Amino acid sequence: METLSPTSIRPFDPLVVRADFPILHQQVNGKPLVYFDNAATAQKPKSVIQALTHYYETENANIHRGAHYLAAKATQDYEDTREAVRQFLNAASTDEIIFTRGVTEAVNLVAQTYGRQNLQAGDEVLISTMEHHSNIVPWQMLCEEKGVTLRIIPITDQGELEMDAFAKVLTERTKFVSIVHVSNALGTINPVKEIIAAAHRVGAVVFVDGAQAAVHLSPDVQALDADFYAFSAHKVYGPTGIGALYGKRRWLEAMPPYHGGGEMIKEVTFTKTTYNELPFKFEAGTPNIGDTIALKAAFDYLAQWDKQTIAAYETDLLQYATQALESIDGLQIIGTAKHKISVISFVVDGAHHSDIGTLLDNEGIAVRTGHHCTQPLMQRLGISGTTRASFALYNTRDEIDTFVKALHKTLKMLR
Ligand code: C6P
Repeated sequence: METLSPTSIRPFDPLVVRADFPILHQQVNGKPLVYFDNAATAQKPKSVIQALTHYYETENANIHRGAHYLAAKATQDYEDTREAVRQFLNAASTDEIIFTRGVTEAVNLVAQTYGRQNLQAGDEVLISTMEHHSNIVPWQMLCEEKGVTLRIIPITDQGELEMDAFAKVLTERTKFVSIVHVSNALGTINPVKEIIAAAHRVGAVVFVDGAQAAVHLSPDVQALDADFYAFSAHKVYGPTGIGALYGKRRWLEAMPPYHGGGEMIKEVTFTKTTYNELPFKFEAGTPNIGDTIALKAAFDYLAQWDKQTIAAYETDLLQYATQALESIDGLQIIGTAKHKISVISFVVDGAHHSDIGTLLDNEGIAVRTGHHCTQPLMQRLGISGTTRASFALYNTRDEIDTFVKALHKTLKMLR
């Protein structure tokens, strides 16, 4: 049998890809599952599931501590994933890669360490209207504690950042900008490189929420010149409960630790404790070892194809679905930015999004409905929520046809 090394490129065929994802081959409510909720979490290929099982069956041990074979093996594999994340983000060093539970924990970490240490009353933190709650609430908590002001970059009706307004709200008082790379509710790709450069000109530090971008774009933290960048493994075909925060070495070194405990210390006495080196200073306690190791299997899985081929395929799905939805009477696509990833949100006159979601589920189709953890965005758009279909590399035009047919049936029942 031919063995596939992680770096060999294989021709991209979505039907062959589907065979790698066991979960896709089932009936839901008596219909073949159509999984269009990939922005919430992507499904996992067999190799990721097997990596997790393999870890627990053959090498489960605590890391960085044990003197025995299993501990050494688990430590090596855990640290190999850190190197894989470094390559994925093109960071300069593995010291700049901190494992977190995901983007949410990464934002909280930065707000509670860098933010607490460096921001004070009179300073301003800048975020945008289209942020996920996880990039709003941690900053609100910090602002309340420190007397810092939260400022908002507005968006256009199409769901793009108003860059002229950004230029005005960015001032010498702006000490931190925290911005989403790709909107989960709209699909908009934001010009983060431009935003980072402008923020740096006024001396502000920038965090980029890469939750949706990581799987579709190829974020290069050095090319972007991001100070911080975070993603969650479960959206890049990896496991839940693990993700990573990139931070420039000079910030991470100067920041205080986030959590105290084992692993993050150099020496503990009752009078004084000194902290471990990077990246361990930010990884207190026994980490999520198995899921971290399985994340590398997700990167190896994706490395089988040229990234641009997958991006072009997903763009084709987006365009195909957009065309089909645009022809439905009374349907409005929410988020029509020029640069989008494969996410379509929409509202329909006379049909509530939660009813649409339930009826589509009856047809075996999984979409997300509601505010998508972006309530301020929904308020700005004057809606309570949307129906959102989001596509991944294993989705097909045939599935979109099934979805559109089911949507017609659904709307007939509701209107
Ligand atoms: N969005 C969605 O259905 P966590 O939960 O930490 O892995 O990621 C949070 C998060 C942060 N930023 C953006 C842009 C996101 O899309 C998400 C997660 C999911 O849209 C679940 S709410």
